[in-house]
Formats: sequence, structure tokens, C-alpha cells
Amino acid sequence: MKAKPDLETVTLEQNGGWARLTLNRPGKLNSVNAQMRAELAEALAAVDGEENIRALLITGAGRAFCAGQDLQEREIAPGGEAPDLRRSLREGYNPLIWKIASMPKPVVCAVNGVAAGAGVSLAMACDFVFAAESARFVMAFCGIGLVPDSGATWFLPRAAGLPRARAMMMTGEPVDAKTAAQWGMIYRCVADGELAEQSETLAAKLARAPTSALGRIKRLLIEGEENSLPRQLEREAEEQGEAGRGSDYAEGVRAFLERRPADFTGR
Ligand code: LHQ
Repeated sequence: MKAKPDLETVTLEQNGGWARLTLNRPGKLNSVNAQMRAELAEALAAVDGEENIRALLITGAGRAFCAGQDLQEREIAPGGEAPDLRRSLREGYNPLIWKIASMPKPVVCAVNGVAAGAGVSLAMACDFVFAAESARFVMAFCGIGLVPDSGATWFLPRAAGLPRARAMMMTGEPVDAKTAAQWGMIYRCVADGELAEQSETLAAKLARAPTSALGRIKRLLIEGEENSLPRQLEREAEEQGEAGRGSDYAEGVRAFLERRPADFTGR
């Protein structure tokens, strides 16, 4: 991947087969402004387009993961024109969320501190969410008279169940990382001092996994939310047909029979 030194509100570093994308507006709790939306899109496209990057880790700089939309950017003067939030979502947030959820490589998220509003949505779009014990999740939208967006109404009830998702969304009360893990909202809650190591270890492991198969798994799980069982059985057969033609399948079977670790190339 070409270095991206021009990025300011996010940083992107490659570590062998995986990349770390860090939300980088720590003074504003990594809240998302227009520049960050554009730079996130650029960084995600770079990761997606680089075959040698086989896993992505997303985290935040400083004490927060992401406080959602930068509200300073959204202040409405009395009598002023209301912003076009539909457009902001369609053109700004929604493509970012879909890029993460549909990217044919695994995305790990390390929630290093508070996640609020669209910051929760961003985390929920990732495939594996680790959170530091001190982190909390705040569905802050209703606190400013908005509905949850950026996929939160899709991901959260599926992960945590409708009663808990509804309560989070309609009260805005924070949920700590331990509770989030107990509820099934996230993959793992870890000690603050272990967050970086545990999430990076998984990213590095995933970078050696059969990437193409992992991408197919992501696609099947998203489609499975909508499909009937007969349709999903057919989609599994289609994807398996393709996976079975991949070199990683041949290598995986050979390695099993030869009793050695597989050396997957991601194809
Ligand atoms: C912030 C923010 C912030 C700017 C903290 N913006 N400065 C919306 C509209 C359009 C379309 C797309 O969708 C969305 C999605 C959304 O994300 S809506 C929800 C927006 N986010 C929020 O409502 C969360 C607002 N923030 C908070 O509730 C708290 O700050 C949290 C719970 C995140 C953290 O609380 P504390 O740890 O107590 O920190 P703090 O409140 O003292 O904040 C520290 C600083 O960060 C402070 O600035 P200052 O200059 O006083 O130190 C805050 O103003 C600033 N900040 N969030 N979203």
C-alpha cells in the first residue's frame, strides 16, 4: 500500500499483512467531521484495494474511540437553515458503513474509550469488536433529538436483542464494555492494558487466514439476515462452489493431510 502521509484526521499504517486505521482527532474525542468522513473513505478504499493487506484494525487515538458526528459542525443558528442529514448519511456515513461491512477481508475494531452515536455504529459494522474495560457505548442520538443511524438500527438489535437495543436507543444511557460483551454486542471486553495486544494479535492472525473465504463468510452472513432457508442454502452452495476452486482450499486440505500448518495466500 502506498503511504498516506496526507491524511490528518485518520492515520493508516501497514504492519506486514494487516493495517491499522486510527481515528485521529483526540482533542474532539475523534468525533467525525467532513474531513474525517472523506479521509476514512480514502483510507478504506486503499485498504480494500491492496491485496497484500488481508486484515484491518480500526481504533481511536487518545481517551475516546469516537464521539459520533462532530456537533460543532452541526450547530444551527436560531432561525438558520436545518442541515440536510439525509444527504449527510447517504453521501457520507452510509458508504463508510457499507464499505466496512462488505469489504471482503476481516475488520477488527479496538474500542479504546467512549463510543457515542455514529461511533457505536462504526464499531458495530466491524467483524470483531474488542473493547477496553473502561470503554462505554452511548447511543447518544436521542439526546439530541435524532434517531440512531449509520446502521445502528440494523446491527444493534441483531447483536444485543431488541429489548436491550431499544433501551439503549430510547434512553441514551451508557453501557459499559463488560455489559456489552455479556449482551453479545461485542466480541470481547479486555483489560485496558491488553486491548492493543489482543486486537493486534487477532489482526495478525487473520492476515494469515484464507481471506477470500472470510470475505465470502461476511457476505453470506449479511445476506442470511434477509434470505429464506432455501435461498440461503443455495447461496452457500454457490459460495462454496467458488471457495472450492480457490488455492487456499487445496492448500488447507493438503496441510491437514500432511499434518502441518496451512500456508494460505488469501486466494
Ligand atoms: C465533542 C463531541 C462531539 C464535538 C465530545 N462533537 N465535540 C448525526 C448527524 C448527522 C448525520 C449523521 O449522523 C449523526 C450521527 C451522530 O453521531 S449523532 C450523535 C452525536 N454525538 C453525540 O451526541 C455525543 C456527544 N458527546 C457526548 O455525549 C460526550 O461528550 C461523550 C459521552 C462522548 C463523552 O463524555 P465525556 O467523557 O464526559 O467528555 P466531554 O463531554 O467532556 O467531552 C470532551 C470534549 O469533547 C468536549 O470539548 P471541550 O472543548 O469542552 O473539552 C466536548 O465538547 C467534545 N466533544 N463529543 N460529538
